[in-house]
Amino acid sequence: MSKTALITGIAGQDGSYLTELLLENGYDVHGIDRRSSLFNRRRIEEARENARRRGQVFELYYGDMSDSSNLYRRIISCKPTEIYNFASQSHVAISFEEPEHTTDVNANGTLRLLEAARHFAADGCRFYQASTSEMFGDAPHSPQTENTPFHPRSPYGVAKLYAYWIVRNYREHYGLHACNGILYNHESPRRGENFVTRKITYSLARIKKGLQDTLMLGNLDNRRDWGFAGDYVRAMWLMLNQDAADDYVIATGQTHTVREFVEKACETAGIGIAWEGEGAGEKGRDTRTGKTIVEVSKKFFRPAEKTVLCGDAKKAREKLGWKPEIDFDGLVELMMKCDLDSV
Ligand code: G4F
Repeated sequence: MSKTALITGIAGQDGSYLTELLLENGYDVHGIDRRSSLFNRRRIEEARENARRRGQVFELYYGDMSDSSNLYRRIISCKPTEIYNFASQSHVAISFEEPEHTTDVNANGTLRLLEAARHFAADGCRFYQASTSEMFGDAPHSPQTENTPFHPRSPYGVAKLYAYWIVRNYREHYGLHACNGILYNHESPRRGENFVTRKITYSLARIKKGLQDTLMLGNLDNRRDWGFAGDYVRAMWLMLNQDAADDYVIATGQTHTVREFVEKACETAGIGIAWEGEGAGEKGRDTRTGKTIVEVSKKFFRPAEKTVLCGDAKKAREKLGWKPEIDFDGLVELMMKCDLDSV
């Protein structure tokens, strides 16, 4: 039977990597993308061109997670065998500015899509939900597993937790093959520029080329478990290709600070950096020019994080045979080199 995937949020980082993986594996791909005043499909342009040359089905539609009738029509028209739900207001800090919108898209939007899938998708259709380590928040321990109690600390995390539970309920109540991928931070050269990793590599590339003076950051000592998005979409696909639906933590199991990310990115860009001062007064100077290139700003500070978000992906390793191919150094080098080439 031919496989047909429907991807919400297809024009984002994960949507673009998953599209490439699915097209390589012979899928028909249909994607839903939110209209915005700026055209925002650059991440999927190459995949679209490749699909066109190979004669593969790759269709894009405008749609929104707040519009049930749009989701219904889309599922009726393309009859997917797999649905990947990536559409989300995905910025944690912005969810405090837009709590209702975040809840509508991330929580109710998932419910709307599940209802549409339950009624109109192909028989046996499989469903992937982009769940997140932010559901753990102030978890009681680190590293976290699939059994760690949740304690989200943002409107984003709370909305994603609703989505996680409604997906589990549709699996348990209706027998839908629906999986939650509990993904830790995953990055790439296609990451949005307001997430810290890409902000660092993009700004340092501009500083190196004389287009920008300083990079403003928040807490330099916050830690994250950062992996490569291309590795993580492979895990999603493996989840939907198991006989039984289940939930999986996807992570590297290693954490690094924002400061370490800056240092590794500087090393890759050939910039020497020396730190001076403390807290909000801390600065990073270019050791060659003496200029301040990194400053700490209260504007980007978030409340102190009590628990380190670090994932234990043992279940995914054992049941899916998944492991990440690109480590922290490789990830920073990849992102930094791409930004140096493209800026
Ligand atoms: O890059 P971030 O904004 O990612 P965050 O908040 O961890 O969330 C990302 O990963 C989650 C897990 O997969 C997803 F659910 C979520 O959708 C998103 O993709 O921030 C990472 C860390 C934080 O501790 C933040 O406080 O970097 C710290 N940080 C320090 N300075 C900064 C900055 N974050 C941003 N965005 N900008 C800064 O200037």
